[in-house]
Amino acid sequence: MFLNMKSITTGLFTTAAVVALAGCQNYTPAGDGAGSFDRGKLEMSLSPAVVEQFNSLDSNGDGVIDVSEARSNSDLMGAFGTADVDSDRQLSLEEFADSQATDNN
Ligand SMILES: [Ca+2]
Ligand SMILES: [Ca+2]
Repeated sequence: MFLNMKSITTGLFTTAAVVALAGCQNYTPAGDGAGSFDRGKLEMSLSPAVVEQFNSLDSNGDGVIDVSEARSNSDLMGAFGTADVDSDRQLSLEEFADSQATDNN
């Protein structure tokens, strides 16, 4: 009984996040190229909450969080240097997700 309730709630939350993503950008799950396919696959493997947070921080919607976008979040700004693994001064979704995953350690 409780397990069923939980899986229904999780399913609704996931659906809502996908709908939110579809609404806020030109999101094509099938994709035309290898890049967008990988991006979709990566998003599927991540927590919807992390993807949603990434998209809200990526205010110009170019798929990366740059320094000026990170400034809106003081925690992220403090962790920016560590999170930016390849030091290109931009956080990809993958770098952002990794930094969130290690945030509580
Ligand atoms: Ca951006
Ligand atoms: Ca980077």
